[in-house]
Amino acid sequence: MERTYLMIKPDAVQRGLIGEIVSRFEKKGFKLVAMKFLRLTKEMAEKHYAEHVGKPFFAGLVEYIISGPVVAMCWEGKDVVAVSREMMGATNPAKAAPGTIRGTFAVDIGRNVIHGSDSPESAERELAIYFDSCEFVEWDRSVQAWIVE
Ligand code: DAT
Ligand code: MG
Repeated sequence: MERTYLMIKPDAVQRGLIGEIVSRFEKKGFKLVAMKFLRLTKEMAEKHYAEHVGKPFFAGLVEYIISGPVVAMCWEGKDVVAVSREMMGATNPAKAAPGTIRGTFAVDIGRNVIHGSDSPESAERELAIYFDSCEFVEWDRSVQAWIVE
């Protein structure tokens, strides 16, 4: 089953949105496989955002993502990478559809409350930054048969 890396960013933690955001993925029918509350080091942030090195917003992005604790998560489910990106909404909250996480809770591209992997390959790379293989919990969600045919 497909997995993705989702991260509740420091602004959302500060604003008390952890439960609200986790709840959306739970209710959707995805399965939580790993979760931790941590503050990123600068090294972790630079590794996470390696694809953006050299862009004008890179320094500010790193400063923001290490400015407070985040919630790092692995979620599993059918097409979870693409579907969770849809649930998050566009990178710029001003363009994010109403009802999406960014469309509902954010207004600024530099404070867009959540990160989600953009492909299964990115998910694998990102998950390895945050979790050891032993930290992925193997469990059966008892309602699974009511979620996927
Ligand atoms: P996403 O987070 O939707 O995958 P991304 O990978 O293109 O978007 O960029 C990573 C983060 O960097 C994004 O969540 C917010 C920030 N960012 C991207 N483009 C930006 C820009 N033009 N100005 C300021 N911040 C930007
Ligand atoms: Mg991205």
